[in-house]
Amino acid sequence: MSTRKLLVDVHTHVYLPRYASFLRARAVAPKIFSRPVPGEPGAREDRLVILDNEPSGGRPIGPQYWDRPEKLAFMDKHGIDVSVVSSANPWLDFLSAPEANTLAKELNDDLEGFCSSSPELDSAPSGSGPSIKRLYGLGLLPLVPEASPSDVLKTITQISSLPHLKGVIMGTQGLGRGLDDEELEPVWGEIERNGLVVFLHPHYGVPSSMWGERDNGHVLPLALGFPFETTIAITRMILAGVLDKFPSLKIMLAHSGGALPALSSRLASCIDHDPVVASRLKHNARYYLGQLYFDAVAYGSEELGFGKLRALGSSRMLFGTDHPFFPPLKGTDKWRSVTENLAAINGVAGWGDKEREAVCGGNALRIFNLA
Ligand code: 5CU
Repeated sequence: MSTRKLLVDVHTHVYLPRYASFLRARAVAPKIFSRPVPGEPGAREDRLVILDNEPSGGRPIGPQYWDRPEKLAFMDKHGIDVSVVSSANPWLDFLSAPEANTLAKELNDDLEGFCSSSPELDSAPSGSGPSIKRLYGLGLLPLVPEASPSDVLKTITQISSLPHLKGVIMGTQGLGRGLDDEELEPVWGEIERNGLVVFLHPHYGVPSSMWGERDNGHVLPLALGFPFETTIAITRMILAGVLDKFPSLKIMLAHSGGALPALSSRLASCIDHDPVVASRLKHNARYYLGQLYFDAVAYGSEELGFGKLRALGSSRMLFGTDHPFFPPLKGTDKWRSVTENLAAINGVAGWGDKEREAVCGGNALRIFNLA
């Protein structure tokens, strides 16, 4: 048996064919539409519009978003052995509760099929069981305003019964009141009990009034709004005592936890100075950082090794690419979202082979129970 170490991508998205068809049938965002290609008579192209304030022309979208051979070709090109695939935003957030409930179940079954019929790895890592697939998945919960918590619980049961789904991806809206909503407590309990991972991912950013009047394109909402949204959502969960009540809940934060690692000591100080909040919590705010997992989608060694994250060691960080977002720039063959994130992992001062291998794949095998 091979002793080679695996490269596992835990932040990689898909719009499953059923979801893409759903977006095609919509006239308002989120939607996929087709239009003539400017300057190429007779040719047409598909475009995607998902974000508020995105230009109405949206962005190009193609089979890299829904086609499994394309996902596998991307993985092969970049030496990625295994991907833990999740639906991309905005998930089911914009649907009515009955629509979200039905579509969640259908998409979870679809994702199980997408993964279970994927190829097996040619060689399993040393010490692992007999077979590992190339693809595993994170399911969807019908987390929308007016959803019945019991429907959400039933969907957790469904996901837990699907052997290639190892967790859930969710945004920050919950049942419409955010993730610190007391009504979500049974949901956290059930996710924890089933050993599923929660991948917490942004979609809304922060209010666009923060971005001023200058046209900065997609830069501010994506570079800052997305990570700040995650930072606020997980901080609200910490302050609500969710991590105290569910200490074994596995939460993985997108984009390396946004600003939380940089702000955790300031957060601790603000809590200490607020006796009402302080009395609700069992630990100092910095403690909770050690309970969380972080993808390594930060694009820089300095950020990955930054303060608290380095102190936590590499045991809670996991390689990711954000594929198929951030496609290659003109004239490049490999995706910079892969090469830069791998270079960042390789360049963290103080990390040796053991730490790098853990971040590149060992942690994912353990946390998602893949081997
Ligand atoms: O470029 C983007 O808008 C995005 C997005 O919406 N979601 C994501 O996961 N990455 C990039």
